[in-house]
Amino acid sequence: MSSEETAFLWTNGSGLLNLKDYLVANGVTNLTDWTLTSANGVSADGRTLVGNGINPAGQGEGWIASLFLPGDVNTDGAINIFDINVVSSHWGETGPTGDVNFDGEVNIFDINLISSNWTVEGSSAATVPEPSSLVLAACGLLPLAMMTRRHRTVRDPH
Ligand SMILES: [Ca+2]
Ligand SMILES: [Ca+2]
Repeated sequence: MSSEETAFLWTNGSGLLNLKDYLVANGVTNLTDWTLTSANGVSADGRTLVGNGINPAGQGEGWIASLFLPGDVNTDGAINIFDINVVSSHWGETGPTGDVNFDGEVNIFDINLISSNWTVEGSSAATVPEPSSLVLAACGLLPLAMMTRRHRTVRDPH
């Protein structure tokens, strides 16, 4: 294994990404001693990637990586309001930080992806706001603000 091969991953938004970096950023562990030489396929939802690599024992081996936490922007192992916060603080930027779906823009679609993968954690579940209502609230802001209060015409009681 003399040649240092590195697999890259093409994404619409962020272009060429180092596959290993991408996987690590998406919560894949135990990659330290692996050399990923190629990525051969990705599932339709983008969560499962397969390819070839060299395992820690120095032998060629196929690998499957499951990105079970797309949306975990801050990589703390949970998908929650803190990830929404990261997305909002990078709103309108091109990523990669906050660009959950890697389409090159940090916007509502990334919020949507986060909400659809929302993690409900045991005891704190009660205090975590529902993602759907969060998004609804965000979407509802504009129309609400544009709604002007109608003046009531006071009729002269004659
Ligand atoms: Ca997180
Ligand atoms: Ca995006």
